[in-house]
Amino acid sequence: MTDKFDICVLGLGYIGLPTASIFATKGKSVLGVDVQPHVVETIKQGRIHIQEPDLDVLVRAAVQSGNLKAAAKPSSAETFIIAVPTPFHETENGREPDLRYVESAARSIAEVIEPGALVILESTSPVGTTEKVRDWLIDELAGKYSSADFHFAHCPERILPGQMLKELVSNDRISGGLTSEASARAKRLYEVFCSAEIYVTDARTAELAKLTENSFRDVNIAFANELSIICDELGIDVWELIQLANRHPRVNILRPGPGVGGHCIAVDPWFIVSAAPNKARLIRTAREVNDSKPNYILEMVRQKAARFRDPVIACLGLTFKADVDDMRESPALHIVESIVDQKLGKVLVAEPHTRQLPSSLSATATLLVAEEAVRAADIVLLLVDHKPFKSISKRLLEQRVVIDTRGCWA
Ligand code: SAJ
Repeated sequence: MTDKFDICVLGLGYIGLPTASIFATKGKSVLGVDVQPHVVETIKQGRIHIQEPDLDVLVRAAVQSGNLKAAAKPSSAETFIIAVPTPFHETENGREPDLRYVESAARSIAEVIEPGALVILESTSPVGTTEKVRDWLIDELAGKYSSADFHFAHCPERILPGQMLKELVSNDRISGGLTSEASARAKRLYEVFCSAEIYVTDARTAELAKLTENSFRDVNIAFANELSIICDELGIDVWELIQLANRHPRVNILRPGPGVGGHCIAVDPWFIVSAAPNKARLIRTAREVNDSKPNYILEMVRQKAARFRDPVIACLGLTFKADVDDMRESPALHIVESIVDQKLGKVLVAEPHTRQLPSSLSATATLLVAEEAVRAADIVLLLVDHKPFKSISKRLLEQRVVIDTRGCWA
């Protein structure tokens, strides 16, 4: 009989790894499971494979304490936490949730789970997925146990990349069980490290709450992006407009950008649209507004470049948002790749969070520090408002065509 872990976390990414580590540093025996061998090996050595401030210190402490182990397969545990990716994929009727990783994780537990265990789904998922986790597990158990032998809950995360460890402890959470006992058990578990409120509800409400949070943000970003397009049309400075409108005590307009990136805000609203396609009209339109912004910026670059015989274009920033190194689903990267593909000019890139250009740009663009790129350019395209870019001299910029998609120098 192998000794049972307190917790088995399936998926050691941006959510699973910090969660597994913080439980381990609080004295829980934790097994972290990931299907990628290099991830398991890296964590076994007490190192990390993702960038997040202070995460390396936490993981090293967790592994050195002996409380965090890593493996490719799950072992028996009191609680299983599923924190695997939930992307969407394009189908004939639009963008549909892709739950293959959740299903695979749920089925992999069947081999080791024992009666009484709690299964928590943390991955952001469409409404009804926690019930599917139960059904996939019971199906895989093939009659060995029934669903009444286990407890199931959805406990979504809302930590902000770049300040995850702080928010992991200080954010309120939601514990949404298929039964009230599951909600209560999950709430007690997270109280091990969460110092904020843990609100109890049912699984479907918890699933939609997470999608709602990110959809709220996407709709509000779309409002800002649409305003920026209208202001271009009307010859108004959108940054001044928003600053003035936000002086209203109950108005808080977000910031326009070159599009919406990352693997959350640009994805989660589609889960609501796919669940209620004829009802989620505003949420769908917001996605379409945000998804169209990169091409809008590209068209602006094309028009400005047409004024030069051999334009040199300095592109500042490739990541999906300021002061992170993550380029996943980055509109900035998409725009620069399009500028190169469409041969709009000689492309210089400044990106303080990388030492080398992504392979899609390495043969066709040049990586420079921001000042050098700006000095050598006819057109300066600000795509990400990284802190270092804010100090570029106004005098340098005044002598060039500037497209500031973030209001970095507004
Ligand atoms: N963006 C704008 N204008 C703004 C705010 C953001 O264009 O005013 C853009 C950013 O540049 C970026 C994208 O939107 O490309 C998303 O950035 P973000 O900071 O809004 O979102 P994430 O993906 O880093 O984190 C979000 C957070 N959710 C909310 O703020 C409601 C975080 O709390 C979640 O945990 C995370 O999604 C997640 O994993 O769901």
